[in-house]
Amino acid sequence: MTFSNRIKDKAYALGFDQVGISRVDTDQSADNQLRAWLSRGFHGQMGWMERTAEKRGDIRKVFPGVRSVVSVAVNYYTNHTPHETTGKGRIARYAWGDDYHYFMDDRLREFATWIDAEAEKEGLQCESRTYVDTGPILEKAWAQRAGIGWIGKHSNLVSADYGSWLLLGEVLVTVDLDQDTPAPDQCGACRLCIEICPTDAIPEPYVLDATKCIAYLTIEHRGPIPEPHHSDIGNRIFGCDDCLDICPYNEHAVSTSEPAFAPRAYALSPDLKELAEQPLREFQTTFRKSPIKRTKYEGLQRNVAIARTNANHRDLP
Ligand code: B12
Repeated sequence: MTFSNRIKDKAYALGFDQVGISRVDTDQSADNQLRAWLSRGFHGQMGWMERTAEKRGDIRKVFPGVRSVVSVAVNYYTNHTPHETTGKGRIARYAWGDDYHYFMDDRLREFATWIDAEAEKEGLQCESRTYVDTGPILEKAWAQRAGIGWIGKHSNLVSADYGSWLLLGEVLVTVDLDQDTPAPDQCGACRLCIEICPTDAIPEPYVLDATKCIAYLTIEHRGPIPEPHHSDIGNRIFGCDDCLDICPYNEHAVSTSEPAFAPRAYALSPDLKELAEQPLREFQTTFRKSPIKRTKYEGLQRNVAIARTNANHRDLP
């Protein structure tokens, strides 16, 4: 068995659901798209996207000497439906359970250590770096090149096997591995994600205007959310899944075996009044090791206040 295939077997043994390999080359298309996106101001307050653009567009500036990228994906779908009644909020699926960064980071480090040790047995000298989400890497573009899935019109990665309920990570290595075939785009003529978006945040296929996206507004945006978006936010208090929920490739999603994604007690039906009355200390305990802490106490209070105002104006089914 080739070294590349042994690496893939190890990824599955460690609990990753998908794995693929791409070689570092001089393809600049993702870099061009990133620059076009930034120049249109679609990153909003995410100044860190702009500051790290050079690295994001050229992975060799992130890790000089990198030759191959091993991309991995973890399925986070669980077979639960949010219980939406008046007075309850809605949380994006990836944030129902524990924060994926912790366990994926641990698992990726173990994977990288294994790759380096096995490379040595192959007579290769390998150094590696691991990333999940927070590194200046265009993770979706690398996963697409590695054959894990294609970038859908909502701009998220879609896998023919798992749909788009996947979180991504990667190990950058300094050895040449066998590269996989990039995944072809299978969106076809479908425009469901574009049409369903409550804030028209997808101005054209494959391009997301984050400044309008409810995920950005409720998670990344600091300070008051511009008034015109308030009613479209509905009862969403953290993130938004509308463009993913509607995707036909998610119809046959299979439940994850990863216990970290099991919904916490509040996740499917968070009580808006209780949250509005929650003191800071309780917020810190409730959302410890949850993705929700990303929006901070002030952000969640802001989102809950908007959702409560919306609930007073419109009854949920
Ligand atoms: C910034 C960011 C956000 C921002 C901006 C999102 C975005 N689309 O860029 C906000 C806060 C809005 C956000 C929201 C979400 N995010 Co986010 N986010 C990121 C982050 C940190 C960087 C993404 C990035 O580089 N954007 C820059 C722009 C240029 O990228 P892009 O719009 O995707 O454009 C690419 C393609 O669309 C394509 N492209 C552009 N134009 C064109 C034109 C044509 C013709 C074609 C073919 C292609 C094409 O090329 C571009 C470069 O690759 C990544 C982690 C990472 N390091 O990659 C996670 C990440 C993308 N997010 C993730 C998740 C889960 C989400 C949410 C689902 C969370 C939620 N439920 O609320 C939503 C989804 C919203 C959406 N429809 O994208 C996952 C996605 C996993 C997956 N299956 O794809 C990631 C990969 C984190 C992870 N490690 O798993 N996110």
